[in-house]
Amino acid sequence: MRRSLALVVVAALVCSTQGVPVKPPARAANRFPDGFHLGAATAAFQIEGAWNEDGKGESIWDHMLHAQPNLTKDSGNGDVAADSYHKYKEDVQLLVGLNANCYRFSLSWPRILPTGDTNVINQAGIDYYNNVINELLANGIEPMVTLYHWDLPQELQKLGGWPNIELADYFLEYARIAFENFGDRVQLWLTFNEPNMFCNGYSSATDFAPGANASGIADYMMAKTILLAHARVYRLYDQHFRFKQRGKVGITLDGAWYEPLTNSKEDADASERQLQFEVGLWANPIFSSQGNFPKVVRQRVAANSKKEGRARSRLPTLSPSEIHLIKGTADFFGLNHYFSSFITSGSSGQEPSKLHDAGVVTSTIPGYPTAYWITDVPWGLRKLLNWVHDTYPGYPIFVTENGWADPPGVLNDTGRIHYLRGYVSAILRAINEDGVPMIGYTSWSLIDNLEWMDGYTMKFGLYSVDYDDPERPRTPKASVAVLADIYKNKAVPWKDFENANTTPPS
Ligand code: GBH
Repeated sequence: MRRSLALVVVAALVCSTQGVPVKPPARAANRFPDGFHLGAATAAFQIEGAWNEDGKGESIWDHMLHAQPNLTKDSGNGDVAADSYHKYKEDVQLLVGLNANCYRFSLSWPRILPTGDTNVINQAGIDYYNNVINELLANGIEPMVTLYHWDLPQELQKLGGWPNIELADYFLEYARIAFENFGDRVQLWLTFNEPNMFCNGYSSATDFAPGANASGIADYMMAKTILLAHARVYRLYDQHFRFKQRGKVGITLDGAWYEPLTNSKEDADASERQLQFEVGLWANPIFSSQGNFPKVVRQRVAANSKKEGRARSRLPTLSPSEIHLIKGTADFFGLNHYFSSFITSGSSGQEPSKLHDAGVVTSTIPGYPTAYWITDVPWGLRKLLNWVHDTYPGYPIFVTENGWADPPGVLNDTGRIHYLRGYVSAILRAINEDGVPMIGYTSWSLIDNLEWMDGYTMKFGLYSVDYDDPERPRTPKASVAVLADIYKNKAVPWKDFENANTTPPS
């Protein structure tokens, strides 16, 4: 033991005297790199409440859940939610209790711009986010800000919402106000959260706000607006803010992992196709070297549109200058990931729809813990991280959401503990064994919140919130101690790391 250590020291001295840099000792496989962001995530509509306080305007979610309260499972809405508008200081202390060094939250656009436009700037809304940011920094926690987590100002829905290309202009002006007011203290920005999810608000009447029911048409149409809006905000930051604020701007895309049902070429193709329709539709224009929508998406939507007797594809065209404008507009890749499923080639989904255009059929991977639509398959995240890195090399990845849901009342959340140990270990394997460049992880979610159409029936929080109590008291679930330990040590305990399901069965 002693002798070999002495040899290493001598060898190192020899190397350094010859001018060869000494290789630092390799980091243990269960340990995060220095400077890694570790924290939790939330979204404005899901936690803030105070839906009409201090000059806030109405959002499409306020509007829809007031007009049709039965759309959510328990008729819950966002009027009070977890009351984080009033309890943000307490929520920052919850992050402290988690040993988090980062908090991902979103700005409510209509709280800052009640009409969606700059004709009314609500100073009380700006003050609120300044208070949140300052409270975080005073506690050593880095803010990560999502500009858009689904709560569009209702006034802009009157103009048609995201399928209206003019909304890119409105988003640009909103982002400028955010950079101007918060960019001196915020270094991590996300333009959009999960466009592939909120585009469901344009494909279905009941899935997401605004409930515009134009499947396979409006959900593609809005993709063009979103991509242009994202790109213009990135370029605005580049030209006017980056030199003094020195932050990073990215976008968060959601992706499940699609494991081919068999080892046939057909199923491998089905997996790749679904990833291109779900992730690539948004990622290819921004992160690939060619830009534009993925070829397989363009071809399949065009072919189906022709079959349906349409004069043109339901997928909009990006001009060469638009392709150029969008390409390369990110400093990192934000990824939300919750589950994996099996996939095979076939036909599912209504006609027309994105799913039908993809031509795939999914099924549950049996033999893994499952809650609601979440199957706990850690190696799926490891594979997805490798897929993202291989498909879009050169961009560090930040896992901006990942989490487990329980029914109400579960404080001893063993399912979440199993899930988090597995998924955090999968991230560590991707970094340390597969060489995927990664910069952060924010678990979903800090506190129990309004889970969109599931209302308050599905609990994603690390901390529970008592929704029967007007004070909305917070209580740590058992998972808080587990994650707090990982965040403190910047490592998953070796035994948990070894036991995690990070390698697919062969
Ligand atoms: C993310 O979206 C969101 O960013 C976040 O706001 C949300 O709270 C979190 O994940 C947890 O859902 O029952 O099979 O039809 C994911 C949105 C919406 C995805 C519901 C799964 C149900 C699938 N999720 N959807 S299914």
